[in-house]
Amino acid sequence: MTRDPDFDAVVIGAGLSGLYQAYRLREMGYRVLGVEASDDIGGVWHHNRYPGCRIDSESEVYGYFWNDELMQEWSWSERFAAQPEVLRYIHRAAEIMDIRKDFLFDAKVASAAFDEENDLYTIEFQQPYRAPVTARFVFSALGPLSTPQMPNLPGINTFAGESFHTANWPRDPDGFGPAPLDFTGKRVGVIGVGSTGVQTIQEMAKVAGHLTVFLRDPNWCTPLGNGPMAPERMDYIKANYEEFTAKCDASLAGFPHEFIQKDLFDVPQDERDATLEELYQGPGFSLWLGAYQDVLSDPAANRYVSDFVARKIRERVTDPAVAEALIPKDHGFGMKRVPLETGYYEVYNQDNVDLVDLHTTSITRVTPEGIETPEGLHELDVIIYATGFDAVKGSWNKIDIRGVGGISLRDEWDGGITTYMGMQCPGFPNFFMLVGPQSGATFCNIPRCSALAIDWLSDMMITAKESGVRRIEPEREAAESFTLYAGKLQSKLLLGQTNSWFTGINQNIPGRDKREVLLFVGGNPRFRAYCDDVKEHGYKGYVMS
Ligand code: N01
Repeated sequence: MTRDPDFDAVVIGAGLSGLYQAYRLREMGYRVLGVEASDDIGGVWHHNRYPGCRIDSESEVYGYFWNDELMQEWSWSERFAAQPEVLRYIHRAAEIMDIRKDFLFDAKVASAAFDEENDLYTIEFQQPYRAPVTARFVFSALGPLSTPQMPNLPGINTFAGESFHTANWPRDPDGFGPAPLDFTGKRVGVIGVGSTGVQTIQEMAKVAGHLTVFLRDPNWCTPLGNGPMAPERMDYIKANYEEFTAKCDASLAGFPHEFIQKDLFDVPQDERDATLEELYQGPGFSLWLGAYQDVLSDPAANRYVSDFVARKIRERVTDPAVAEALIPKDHGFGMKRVPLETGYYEVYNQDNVDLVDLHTTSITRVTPEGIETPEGLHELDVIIYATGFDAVKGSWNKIDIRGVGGISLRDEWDGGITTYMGMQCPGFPNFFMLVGPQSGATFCNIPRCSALAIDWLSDMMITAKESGVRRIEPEREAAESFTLYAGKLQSKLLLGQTNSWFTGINQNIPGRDKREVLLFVGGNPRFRAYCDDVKEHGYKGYVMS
């Protein structure tokens, strides 16, 4: 006798994507349960409350474009909103969707196992007091950057001062921001200079008695261009949201920046230099995602822009040796995620800031007093680890996910990731991923692109409901063909030939030294076209029964 599931669908994760997916399913008449490991909604914005945390997307394009009520009601206070404001926005969105009541909190999923006889998943939790639940479909909205990664440093647990990972920052119990920690006058050490480290360092330099930055590979950083959001601009945005949606949908990564449809060397030098200058001073990812079309694929064009940004660093950092240490040597401009900054380079001109170049020395260990290098001990009161994440697949790997015949998703992925549009893996019927490996939303303005994926999946679920489908699974051949396509697109860009979290490299995780296809870097329009084609051809590549 077959068993009916407790729920039609379970959504794992109450971040931006999970909340919207749960809402769509509920509105379609599915009996849905949301489960969230933490005690509240917000995903990364709930956890990343480090000083300086803010979005690198223009505020107006970061959010729920589909929600007219919210879009008309909400006025951003800054052009690039800070973390507390983004979290407030998510809370307000959840209120409008009335979605909180559909979620169970402090419910950390330990395993999800497919029951072939009944076409459902049994989901078990880490908390012993939570009974397992069953669901026909599982939507995992775990986030590509949500499993914090600490460095492998000897003695890390011996430090006697305070230490924090940026993605696990203490919270203000009564508000949306960080706990009121006082770093004034303290000796602070920061490890990591990715987007997070850069934002943290800028803020710490303002208050720390002494700040020591432990720098391994520097990144190419460009100005953020933040400032207050003028009320007239906000009015214009509210009246013209379609214009912004269209701009994002037409762009490579869902931001309001488009590449110049010319090759760099086809433009006279005066003109190209003036353009690069304008883009450097422009907001957000103007230079990364808005320069000449060949900068991210042609090594010579890329070298030209890298040299341009290197000159900027030399102009802004007074000590030439420090400037050289801050200029990346292992990759060209835009081959890794470009951190956006506000006065970051000038921090290194301050008397209270020192840089320890880990290319000329190394961290031997953490001691109770601080961080030790062969030259001596850096005494510290606080250590901040801005060392990033077990990116993209980390959060899925932490759950024991079992498909047909008991196969493990983790084991499958160890042999190489194969997905169909980043949404599903062969052998795992009814298990969907939002912003997972190879999804178009991983190399994109996440709320914009994840909404596209959620809307697409929701349409498929409407079709499934109407025709009484109990089981949805991609054909292996279709998935292999998609993954091959994603791999080919990745190899055309210089970033596909560079070690970073984009390509799955992480020096802190054993075995993560080979590049893989974790992102779909072909761009938002291409990804959408692929998904639309699958849908228009009767969900080709899927077996539904
Ligand atoms: O993490 P990262 P992140 N010794 O992996 C260093 C998004 N984000 O949290 O490069 C010394 O980029 C490591 O050094 P190296 C955004 O997509 C968005 O900064 O391995 N250093 C690197 O410098 C971003 O890309 C926003 O040599 C060590 C750093 O730690 C993604 O999150 C804001 C080390 C890790 O950088 C991840 O960014 C912030 C060691 N042992 C982040 N181990 C918004 O815009 C690691 N490092 C919303």
